[in-house]
Amino acid sequence: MAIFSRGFTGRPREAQPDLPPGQFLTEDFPVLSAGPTPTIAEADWSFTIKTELGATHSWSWDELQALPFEDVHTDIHCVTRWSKLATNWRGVSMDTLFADVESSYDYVMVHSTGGYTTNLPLEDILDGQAWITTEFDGEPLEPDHGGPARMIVPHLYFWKSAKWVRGITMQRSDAPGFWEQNGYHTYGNPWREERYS
Ligand SMILES: Nc1nc2c(c(=O)[nH]1)N[C@H]1C(S)=C(S)[C@@H](COP(=O)(O)O)O[C@H]1N2
Ligand SMILES: [Mo]
Repeated sequence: MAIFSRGFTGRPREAQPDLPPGQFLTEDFPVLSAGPTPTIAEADWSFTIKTELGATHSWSWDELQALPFEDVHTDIHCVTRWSKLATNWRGVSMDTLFADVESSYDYVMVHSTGGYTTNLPLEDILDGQAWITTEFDGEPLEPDHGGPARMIVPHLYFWKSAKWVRGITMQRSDAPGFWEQNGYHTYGNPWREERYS
C-alpha cells in the first residue's frame, strides 16, 4: 500500500465489498478538471435538453428550484482509482427533466460550460440513476466540484458526471465525448473495470 500517494487509505478490496476492482478508498474529495473552474452565477445558469426534432426543454435556476429535489446517498468511483463511499447530494432526478421529452434516439451527449462533453445511453440516466445536483453534504455545491450544478451518474465512472452542466443533446448513435475521444471507455462500468477503450 506504500506505493499509493497520501490521501488513499489503501484498504484491500477484500475488506471493502463496496469497492469495485482496482479502486481505493479516499476520505478526501479530489478535484479533477480538464480545464479551469468557471465562475457561473445562478442567475446566468440554465439547463436545456435538445431533441432531434429541434424541440428544446429549458430550465432557469429558479425553474429548477421549483422542481422536486431528492436526497441522493451514493458511492462514487473515479477512473483514477479513488472511490468515495456514502456521499450525500441533493438534486433533481433526470426522470423529472425528461418527463415531457419526446425522442426516438437512444443516446445522449451531456454538455458543460467550458466545452466538456460526455456520452451516455439514455437508459443510463433514467429510472433513478442520474440527477442534476446543486448541494453536496448539505452545502451549495462548490465551484471546483461543478457548482452551481453538476450531473451525477454514480453507477458509472465519475468522468460521466459532468460538472457545470448546461445541457443534453439527444444522439442517434453513441458518439464519444471529451474523455471518450481521448481513450476512455465509451460506457465506463466500474464493476467491469471499463476504464479505457
Ligand atoms: N465539466 C467537466 N466535468 C467533469 C470533468 C471536467 O473536467 N469538466 N472531469 C470529470 C472527471 S474525469 C471526474 S473524475 C469528475 C471529478 O469530479 P470532482 O472534481 O468533483 O471530484 O468530474 C468529471 N466531470
Ligand atoms: Mo476522472
